[in-house]
Amino acid sequence: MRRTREPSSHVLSAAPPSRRLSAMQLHPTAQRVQARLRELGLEVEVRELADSTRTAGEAAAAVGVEVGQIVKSLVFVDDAGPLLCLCAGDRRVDTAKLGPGVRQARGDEVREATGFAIGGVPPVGHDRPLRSVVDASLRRFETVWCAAGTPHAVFPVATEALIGAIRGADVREVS
Ligand code: 5CA
Repeated sequence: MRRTREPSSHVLSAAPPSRRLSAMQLHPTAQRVQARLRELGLEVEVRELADSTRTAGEAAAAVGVEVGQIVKSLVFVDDAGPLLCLCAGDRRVDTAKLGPGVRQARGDEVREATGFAIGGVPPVGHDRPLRSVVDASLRRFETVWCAAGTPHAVFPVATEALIGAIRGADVREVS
């Protein structure tokens, strides 16, 4: 069933058929991500959608790509602190492969570590540096789609450009 949401100041109500909303009026959080992506040298365009992109499945449906092409930005915790793992939407991270004593972060820990709430965590552009592991399965796709700060904002990016923008990215099979 198609979900609806109340129009708000940053969302145009007269959306075009693609349901892509105005790039001029992104949610402030999505604007922040857009600016950080540009600072990292990624020439990508954040898009805000009327439909939810809160989960990989919802994002895939909203964008019209296969779920594997959606990047999950998952936060884990081990003895050294938070750890971000980017994983294809159709794969499940094996925490044992991430390392010993790894558990998934709670919602409050996700926000503390990244500056963003679950459902909108971007793959890069966090409030502070974050150890990052990239599951090699993402390399199946030339282009992937990622969260851009809110549960309605995403951006497409060339997979290798994304990996190149992640300082110290540890790319390996963890799913
Ligand atoms: N915007 C979408 C597509 S990019 C997105 O952010 N997907 S995600 O996979 O990166 O974020 C959702 C993930 O957050 C879920 O797969 C789940 O692993 C995690 N999550 C959801 N609820 C909780 C919770 N209560 N505590 C900890 N993690 C959670």
